[in-house]
Amino acid sequence: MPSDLESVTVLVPGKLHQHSVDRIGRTFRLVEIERIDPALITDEMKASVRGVAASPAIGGGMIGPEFMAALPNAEIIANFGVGYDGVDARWAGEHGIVVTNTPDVLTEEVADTAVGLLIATIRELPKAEAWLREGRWRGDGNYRLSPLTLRGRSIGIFGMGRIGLAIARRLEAFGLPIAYHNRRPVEGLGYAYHRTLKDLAAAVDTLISVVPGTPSTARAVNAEILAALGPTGVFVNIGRGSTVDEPALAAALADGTIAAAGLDVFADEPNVPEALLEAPNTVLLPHIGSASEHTRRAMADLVVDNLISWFCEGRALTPVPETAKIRPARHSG
Ligand code: A2R
Repeated sequence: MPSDLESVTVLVPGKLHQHSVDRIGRTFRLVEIERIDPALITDEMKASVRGVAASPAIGGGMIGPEFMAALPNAEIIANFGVGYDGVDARWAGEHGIVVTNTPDVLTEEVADTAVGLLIATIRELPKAEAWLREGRWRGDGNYRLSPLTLRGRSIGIFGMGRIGLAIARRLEAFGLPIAYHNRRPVEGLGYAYHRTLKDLAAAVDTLISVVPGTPSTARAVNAEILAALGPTGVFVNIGRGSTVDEPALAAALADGTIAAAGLDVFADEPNVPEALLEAPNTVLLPHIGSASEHTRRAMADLVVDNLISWFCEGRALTPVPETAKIRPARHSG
């Protein structure tokens, strides 16, 4: 590794996994600011910062045009997480800044969590455990038979990408039929493809959303989709909260339009709508899809490996599509 990496300044705005921060500190010249806020960028940072490593989805904030424009020598934004809706990647791409994310290393973990959340929701595992802990098993007898079952269900995956496929493979092994909706069919994939999300929702009774948070997926799961899913319907969201019309979901849960929902992500984290908290037929998790020590460390490594590869080899390991063509011509060399 070239020793001059120590002279490359990398900014960490806001909270980032400590393993990333430690490795950046050992490899580069590390500067930190409290949060993603252009007002905190000093003239010295403006002149020196060539890389940024950040976790906007987890640490809060948004790396938008104003923040990036305040760092005229930034070449790379290394995002912690596969979802990079916390970075304006299109603007970055248009201004010669490469954005990287952390795909693949979290795929299996998130798929595991999705299946756990699905079963917890359908078989009421959190409520059954509460029954035991509250002494009601001894006092009142057995927990009720769950009205819902995974048996006989048909699964619809909204977003048959890396994680969607890992979820599908798992649920296929459970003996369940799988269908999906993407903007285009995945070549060579045998699962039933539906051209619209509504067609998919109408064809299945269990809808799992694992699409990225983008303008085209914003509030895609709305009242119409939930009505198509139907009264035995179960909705699971492991992707992004922005893809769901939360008031419509709360209404659908309250009036029996669908049966239950398991949610790991919300539109305005960490704020969870009261109506979803109060609904008896929801299982709610605090965005823990990839959140094991093992997987978060692998993500933390990939953040730093992207920075090292960029500044040593002139190419990022996992650039996002919007910035995949960018080469290090602007500032380095
Ligand atoms: O539409 P396509 O053919 O590009 O398929 C992608 C699909 N997708 C959509 N499907 C329908 N309507 C849309 N507007 C739309 N936008 C994207 O979502 C693709 O099959 C899938 C995303 O898969 P990957 O890019 O492989 O991402 P990965 O690693 O599975 O993660 C998915 C998301 C992350 O972006 C985070 O938000 C979350 O899961 O952790």
